[in-house]
Amino acid sequence: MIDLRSDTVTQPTPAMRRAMAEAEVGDDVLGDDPTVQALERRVAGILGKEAAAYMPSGTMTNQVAIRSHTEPGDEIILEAMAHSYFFESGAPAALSGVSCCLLAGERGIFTAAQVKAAVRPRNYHYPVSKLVCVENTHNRGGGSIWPIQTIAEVAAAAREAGLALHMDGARLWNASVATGIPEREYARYFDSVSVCFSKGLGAPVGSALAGTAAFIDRARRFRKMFGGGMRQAGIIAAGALYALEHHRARLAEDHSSARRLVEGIAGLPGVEFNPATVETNIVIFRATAMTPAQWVARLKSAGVLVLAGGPDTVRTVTHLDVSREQVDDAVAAFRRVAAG
Ligand code: TLP
Repeated sequence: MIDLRSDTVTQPTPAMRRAMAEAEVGDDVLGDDPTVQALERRVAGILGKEAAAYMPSGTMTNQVAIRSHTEPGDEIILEAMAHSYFFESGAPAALSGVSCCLLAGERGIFTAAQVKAAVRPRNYHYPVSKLVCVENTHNRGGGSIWPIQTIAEVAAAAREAGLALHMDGARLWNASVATGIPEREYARYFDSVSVCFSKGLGAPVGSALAGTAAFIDRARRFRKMFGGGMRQAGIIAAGALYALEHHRARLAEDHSSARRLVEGIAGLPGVEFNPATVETNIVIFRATAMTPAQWVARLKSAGVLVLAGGPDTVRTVTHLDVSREQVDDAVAAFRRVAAG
């Protein structure tokens, strides 16, 4: 099977497994795990922040960030298809007691004018606007990259209104590799940034949240409250450290695989999308002629796994465990299925 469902499906490589097996560990809740601490220092360094905290998932880093920036009754501003709102089980309402003001983005990207229009007047009838969240790259936007200029404008609008900024950078690594803009340059506009090791980087588990030392200190309290205090977590943090050092630059290969896939399937009957919008490792197309469920089932019979992304979309994602030959085989499978 060629598994294009997500970049989360990657398996740890033998070298990564060796690094994990050899990791020095301790009780991280007691502050004793040297490998977790090394990972947190490394992530803070890459993102140009004072501190970082390792957590089990991207969902937890986003939700701990939202909880740390807000109080119940506040409102956060984010894109309607943002993972933190759309795909995290209603957590902003359940765990932070905040309402979400949703903006309609263009492939997940919104403007400073939209932020300005969404900020509530200071009047006790309204929730208090507290936080703007940006997702870069944007998953449901098709792996779209936020232009740095748009980030600067959105950040200026948020600051002017006294709001904090969080970036869901689960795939920030992909944005940096694709544009050549360092992660810290993106991160400098944000109070907090979450990054994932278990997506394109290929580590088995984990994410990190970065920010000021005071913010991360507060976040550690909510990490514990949400059940994210881990003990000998160095065993998995070692996989993340290995991934950071060895799998970041190679994301360019995933992007060229996605381009190869796009070139192979563009124009097929039942596949509708604009190839020019594919910037990183995610390819989302509108399914016509067949439903997304039919695409999923027929591609599966042809040896390719993909996901139905919505009522009329199909998502494919390239990653570490998909070779160039497999991309060509996947294109051949798409052609057979499209031809009926
Ligand atoms: N995304 C997963 C699914 O949940 C959809 C995927 O297969 O793409 N932020 C972004 C932008 C994400 O894409 C994801 C995972 C997360 C956060 C959450 O990370 P985890 O799965 O570690 O909680």
